[in-house]
Amino acid sequence: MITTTQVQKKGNQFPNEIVDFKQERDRLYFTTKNGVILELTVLRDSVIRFRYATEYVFEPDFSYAISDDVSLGFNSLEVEDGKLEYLITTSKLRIYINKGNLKVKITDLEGTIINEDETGFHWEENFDYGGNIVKMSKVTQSAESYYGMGDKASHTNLKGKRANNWVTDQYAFGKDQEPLYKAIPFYVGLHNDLAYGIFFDNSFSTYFDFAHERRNVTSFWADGGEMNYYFFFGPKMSQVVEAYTNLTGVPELPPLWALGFHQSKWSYFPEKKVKQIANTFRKLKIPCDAIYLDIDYMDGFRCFTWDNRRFPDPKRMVKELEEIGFKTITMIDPGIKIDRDYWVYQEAMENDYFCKRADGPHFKGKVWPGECKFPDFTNPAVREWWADLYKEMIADVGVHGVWNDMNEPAIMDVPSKTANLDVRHDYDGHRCSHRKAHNVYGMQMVRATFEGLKKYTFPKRPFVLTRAAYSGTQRYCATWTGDNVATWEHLWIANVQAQRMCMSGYSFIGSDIGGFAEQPNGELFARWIQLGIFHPFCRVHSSGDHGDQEPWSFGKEITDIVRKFIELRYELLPYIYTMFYKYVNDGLPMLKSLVFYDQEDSQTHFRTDEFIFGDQILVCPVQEPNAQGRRMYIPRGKWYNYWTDEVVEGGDEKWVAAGIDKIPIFVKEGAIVPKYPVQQYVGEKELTELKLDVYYKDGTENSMVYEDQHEGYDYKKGRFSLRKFRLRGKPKELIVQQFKDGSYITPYNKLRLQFHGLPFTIKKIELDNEKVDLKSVKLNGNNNIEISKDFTELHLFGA
Ligand code: MIG
Repeated sequence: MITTTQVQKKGNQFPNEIVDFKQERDRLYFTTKNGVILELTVLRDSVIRFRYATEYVFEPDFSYAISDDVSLGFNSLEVEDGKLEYLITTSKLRIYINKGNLKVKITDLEGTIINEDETGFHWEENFDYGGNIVKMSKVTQSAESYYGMGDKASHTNLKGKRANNWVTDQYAFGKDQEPLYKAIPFYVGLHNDLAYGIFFDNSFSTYFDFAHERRNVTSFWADGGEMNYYFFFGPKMSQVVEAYTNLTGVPELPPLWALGFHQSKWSYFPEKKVKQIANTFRKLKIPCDAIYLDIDYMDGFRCFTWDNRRFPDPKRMVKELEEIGFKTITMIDPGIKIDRDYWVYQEAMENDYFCKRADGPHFKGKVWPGECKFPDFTNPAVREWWADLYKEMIADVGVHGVWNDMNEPAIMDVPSKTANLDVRHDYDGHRCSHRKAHNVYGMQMVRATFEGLKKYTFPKRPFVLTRAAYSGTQRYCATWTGDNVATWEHLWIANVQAQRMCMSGYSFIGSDIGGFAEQPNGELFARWIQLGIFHPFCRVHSSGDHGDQEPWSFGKEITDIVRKFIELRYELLPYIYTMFYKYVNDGLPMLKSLVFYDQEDSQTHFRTDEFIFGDQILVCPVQEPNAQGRRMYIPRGKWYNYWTDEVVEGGDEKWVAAGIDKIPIFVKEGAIVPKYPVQQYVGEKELTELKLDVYYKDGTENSMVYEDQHEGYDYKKGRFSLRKFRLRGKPKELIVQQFKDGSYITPYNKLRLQFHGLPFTIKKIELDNEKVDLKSVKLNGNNNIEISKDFTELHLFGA
């Protein structure tokens, strides 16, 4: 008799010599004597897909991660049949496939090794479930660093770490704890100033070892499925992240209000309390665009219902909140209460939409409503049904956005915290168990939510937020980092997680500002707000089982500081919106870790705290109590201290003053930073001017501002306004050129330029080569001018 242990002892198996090669246009197939096939696909000159089959058979080719809009096409592809290896050459890469063992080596055209197999592909048969545990090991190059991997709460540089991707409700997680809420099996490697990326597109539990077990080996493996990975070559990190983001997709532009400040708590109820919170924002003049209803708005936690005692007339309430500038966001969970009198339950039962166990009974799990069943969101018919459930809430009640929580799915009172592994899923017709569907379950739920909101919010833009995610989920929604804690360490974690998510193609990210579990003191709350306004998604949320966590909950001094920073967020909205535009159009992360910003400077490779907000603003949170400032690394180049306009030369660590009412912020010299006036909410005021903070540079720098209606889809028909600025400074001159694109006419007709660091007194101004009267541009002091005509060239002359 063969026992489990004996079979598993069969251990690792390895490909042997290549006995067959064939090419079908962009696809190359290498078959070994022992039945391994490597399918190599050239997607772009620097994007290559590697897939391995054992016993000659590939799985059906299907992935939830890949975007429909992926760019394909390459300039050249040549294959040479050498003595010891096949050599594949594109216009960017050389790929060597060893004829004896199928090992892969990739170099650039100069011959520098970018990435090479150590053992390469190998596998172990899985006796319990069938199929293989698929494995890959790579050589760690000298001084190689690793970045990316989604929401990991560890040092930005993953060298020496291990990671596991298995989406998990990890309440009050800690630093380095694994696994967390997201599964984004993508990393960026950097060595010899060459960056590359690997995306292991496998939805089973995946594992990565970045030179942890063995110093010179980096490996990744999965509990099942195929060894199926994409390789992206830079050499710049921006090119790698752009290529990964292009492959897995980007979201649409959000409505501008979604980039404002959001206030949440578990839970605001009844209606009176919600109104009171909203009114307090207005009374205290603290800008805010959205208020959240957590699970307690529902009738006994039944999704798509309202507790009529707490919220007797939700439609009226949503409208009244809207009148004072608040959008209402409601929570929807995946678990559907087992209740024969509940229409959602009935519909799902009638249509056979709930997940089943291996032998046929429904999967049941306990969550907030008690025993629940769970729709199989990997079934397209279920997604369509789910999307339509939003009709009443969105089209009729008028709710503006939805957050999907617990979509890992999270299950209470079971050690695994989630569904049983034998639960069956449709997986869009590729039926499988929860082992394979688990990591995409939440993604498919929020995808259905997005479809529903898009349909019923139209012609406006939807806003959706998710907790669980797999690669590609960024196409549908924003996300938050889950149940963090009100500690200084978690402020550090939030910063790292946001940067890491941005590096992993998922820029619309934020943390629960102030911490979800436990109570922050005023100082921690203020410091967290100072960081949070620089995160793409900016929301205060807390568990509510302790004291209040509103901007005014910590006394007047803190309230004033918090207001000042939320106001700064609102001033920066056109800058943030432009960041989003670049993310959507170029796949560029909204936050850039310093290594991303300047990979050639090896001092950036192990920095964690500092990051670039957009392209031109350097931010570094204060992460300790009682600080009057901190040491931080300023990247190379010249930077203006935002608070003092003092110019500092980067390339060094410096001590930067930042008492409780400041966070270190620096603006890159030459930058033109667009600002709107402070509003209490987006659209409160008709915009009458765009302020441009112009930071003088002896040299050239480009900046841009993207605007549109901030709502709706007219921008897709060309109704946007893109202003590209080129600043050229000389010791006694400054020229700002403006190039405009798009047919949207901005509502303001005034540009107010505020010059910083001008080394001369303005003696003469020319607009489009015509001299203007200094008084007519209202020279206010020396450095502030107003222009009410759209110019292509502004020329300042100094004395
Ligand atoms: O079991 O809905 O992460 O943001 O407030 C807790 C209640 C369920 C977890 C979410 C949190 C939310 C809470 N939820």
